Amino acid sequence: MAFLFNSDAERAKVFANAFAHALPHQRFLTPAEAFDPADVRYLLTWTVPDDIERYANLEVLFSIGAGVDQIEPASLPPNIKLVRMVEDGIVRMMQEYVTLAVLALHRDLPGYLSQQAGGVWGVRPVRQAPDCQVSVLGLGVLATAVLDRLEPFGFIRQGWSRSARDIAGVNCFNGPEQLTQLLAQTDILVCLLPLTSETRGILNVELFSRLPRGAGLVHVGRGPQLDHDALIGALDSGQLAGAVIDVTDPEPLPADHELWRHPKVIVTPHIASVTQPQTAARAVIDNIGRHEAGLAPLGLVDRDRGY
Ligand code: NDP
Ligand code: OXD
Repeated sequence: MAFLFNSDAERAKVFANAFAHALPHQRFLTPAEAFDPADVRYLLTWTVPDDIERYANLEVLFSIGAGVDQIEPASLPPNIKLVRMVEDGIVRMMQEYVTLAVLALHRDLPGYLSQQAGGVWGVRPVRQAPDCQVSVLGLGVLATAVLDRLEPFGFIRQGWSRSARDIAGVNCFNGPEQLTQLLAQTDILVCLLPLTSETRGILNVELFSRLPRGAGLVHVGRGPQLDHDALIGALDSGQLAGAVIDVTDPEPLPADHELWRHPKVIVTPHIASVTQPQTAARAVIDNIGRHEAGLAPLGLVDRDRGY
């Protein structure tokens, strides 16, 4: 039985090397080789292959990314475990990016960049960190790591999840009823939610109106969670003071899209966090070990919940 690596050639080299050391008896395949799909027990991929029904003995599909919204649930037979990527490299990069973005909004970097473009030397007001409420939508692997990394700055840290959570030093909210309460006490909102039918379009006119005037937005979840027109309206009216946007719909963001040139927006091309081959190979190898020992892999997706 074999492991099929369906991603780029550069990462394949790193994975092949890690597998040769850690799982020497595991056949390691890439799509460039001739193989019988019925031999594949594990598949690492971004999307489900069109001929998935030929993979008759597939047990686990590993997503190359932390998100699994690109995988159409109906396209994957229910007996196959779907596992999202949980690995140290992704976590570290997300911690860096969100810290960068929160600090950029906290210290009004978009405002200073606009001033720089106009040659304006001017001091802008700043709220002290212990008076600044940073709220993360999502309290999963990435969000909790981000909140942890923000701790030394002294922000008031808060988060929102579906189920009730208890995290030391973080004000935790859950469920639709408590979202309004959280938003009312948020200065910088970070979206780190998976894309599901419940979170699609969640960053909309109504949500922005529930934030205090002048709040900031960091969006690192998925593009379809954000209503672009609502964002631009909220920025233009002053309801939002600034935004750092890493994910858009569509991607790439069209070159003529208003967001690229909006003076209160910093756009990056979905690079907040990227699967790192060394650490990802380790995580997948560990998960194969867990699966073969009869344990649930880390990052096992609940197909009903969608994440
Ligand atoms: P997890 O599955 O670990 O966490 C998801 C969190 O979202 C959980 O806390 C969950 O609540 C919460 N959640 C889900 N649905 C709802 C809802 N309807 N209402 C309230 N809370 C909800 O995911 P990760 O932290 O690993 O990743 C999060 C997302 O980040 C990914 O799905 C992906 O879209 C995005 N991402 C973006 C990257 C980028 O470069 N921009 C890179 C990597 C990931 P509960 O705890 O109750 O289950
Ligand atoms: C991911 C991503 O889901 O890169 O890993 O967005």
